[in-house]
Amino acid sequence: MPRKELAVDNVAEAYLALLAERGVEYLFANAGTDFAPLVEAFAKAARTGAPVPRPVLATHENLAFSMAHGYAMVTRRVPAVMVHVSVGTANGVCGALNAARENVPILFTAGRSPLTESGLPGARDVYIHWAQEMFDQAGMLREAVKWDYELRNGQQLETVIDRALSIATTPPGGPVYLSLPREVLAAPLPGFSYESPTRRVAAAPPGPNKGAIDEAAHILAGANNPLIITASAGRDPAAVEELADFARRFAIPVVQHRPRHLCLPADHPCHLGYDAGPYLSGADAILVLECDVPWIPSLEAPRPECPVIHLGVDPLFSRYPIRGFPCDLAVTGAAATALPELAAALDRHVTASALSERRHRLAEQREALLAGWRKTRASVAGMRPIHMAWASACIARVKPEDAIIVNEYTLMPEHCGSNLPGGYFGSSTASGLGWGGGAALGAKLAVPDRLVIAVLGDGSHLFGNPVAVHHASAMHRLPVLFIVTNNSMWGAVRRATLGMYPQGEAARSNKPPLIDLDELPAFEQVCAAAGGYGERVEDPAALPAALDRAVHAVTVEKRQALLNVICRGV
Ligand SMILES: Cc1ncc(C[n+]2csc(CCOP(=O)(O)OP(=O)(O)O)c2C)c(N)n1
Repeated sequence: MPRKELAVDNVAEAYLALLAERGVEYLFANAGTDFAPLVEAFAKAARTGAPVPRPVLATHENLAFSMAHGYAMVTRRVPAVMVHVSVGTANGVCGALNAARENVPILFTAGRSPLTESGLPGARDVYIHWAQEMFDQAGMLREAVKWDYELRNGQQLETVIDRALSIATTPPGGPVYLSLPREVLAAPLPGFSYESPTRRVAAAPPGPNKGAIDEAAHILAGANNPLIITASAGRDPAAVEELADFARRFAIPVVQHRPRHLCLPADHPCHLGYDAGPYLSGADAILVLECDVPWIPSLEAPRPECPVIHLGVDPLFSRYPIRGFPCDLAVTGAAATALPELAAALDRHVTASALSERRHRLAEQREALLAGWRKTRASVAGMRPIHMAWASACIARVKPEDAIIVNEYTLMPEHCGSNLPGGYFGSSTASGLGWGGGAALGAKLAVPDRLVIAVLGDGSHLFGNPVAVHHASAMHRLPVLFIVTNNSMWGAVRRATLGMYPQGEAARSNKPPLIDLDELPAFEQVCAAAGGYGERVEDPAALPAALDRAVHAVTVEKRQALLNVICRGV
């Protein structure tokens, strides 16, 4: 097997070289004293031209992690993140929870307090090196990662990195965590030899069991009103085409419940929107496809006799402590390969006459749905403060077909549909707020020629550390269009309170506690302070032209833009 030899001085240099060799393009970093050997190694590589990942500085760990998440979700490649010891890891945990639930592979690394108090290169030399050490630094995020380890010496470097990357990328993917003690990074290494290409590859995605596919086909064939509910089938863009073919061929409606990816093009004849509620009671077989929460059982449910199939890489969502949806058949398999097999099996059962009746019914249901959406848009168009349906429709008007939408989480996709696989990303089902701005920057880094639009609630935007986000946009030349839908409150908290206590004290109060965000800063000025274009929009009629100006700033002037859109509350 081919081996490569590298002349390096220490483990840090070998580490960066190996990451680059294994395809890690970027290292998103928030540095501290633990980084000294890496800063030195990056500086040396800049002089010698040795291949290393490109370092991308982020001034908060949540930003570093969100940028890595955005880059990874678009490219489906593994980025590295490096943060400062225990405290940096703590700030990165929320990002790791988001990535874990969305199966985003990220090599999450952190320094570790120097082990020794004197003697070795890299030993403790600052007072913080005592207090920052923890008994189990990885313990705080062990639930969020698939694997964790500490690099103990340079000799093991190749095995450790290959194992980290192959576990992160084996479906279902997810973050892994590696701590890097300073003495280990600084340890002299007289040359480094490694296999190229790697001989420790990721496992292939699971293929479905043939018996299970036949059983699923049998269940679907026996149904007059089958229904597919998905949230993340489109994580793999190849699965979008397969789902589109499958749904069209068998005339099965598809609902995307809280989608995190575009799973079916918005103009597909089987697209029945984003809420399975109206179709649940009529369904006589349901295929839950890569979807953790297909409906909310306390609010609605299919009929008890309706058979439910779950299909996905991990159809039981085994890392969720509780998930009790009925499951008569669970099929482990990647959607892109399982759907064609299911189609082949189903083809043997269905008749053309049954399909034509279903197709007809589906067309009627879809027309009624679209008419309802059109009616909503017409009725809210003039509302002031601006209604989210109108804001979403205005964004749809300016959005090029190949734009990437990053939605945290206020955009209404029914009024701003996308047709291109990989064109839409919703926030993680873990809902660790503060993701969208950074994720949009990471997406832009991945595809610099496409317009990236981040739609963020005012609350979500604040969680994302806006000053750091705008600074990163300017510093790394990543012009993104930020649209803050500003209702001056945490609407989700208000909705939750009204939901539980519809006649309660808070419902009667004009200003219930812990919900209103009074005296919000002028978000557009924060963007402008970082060199971007900013505008506040209160008049619904002015929104289209404001969007045109903002898109021009991003696409022609190549600078970030932010529209502070004053929206209705709950
Ligand atoms: C890290 C984190 N902290 C708190 C929450 C709880 N939370 C969920 S939604 C929300 C409010 C979001 O406000 P905004 O983005 O303005 O959207 P709105 O709810 O007003 O539509 C909060 C605080 C969370 N999901 N994540």
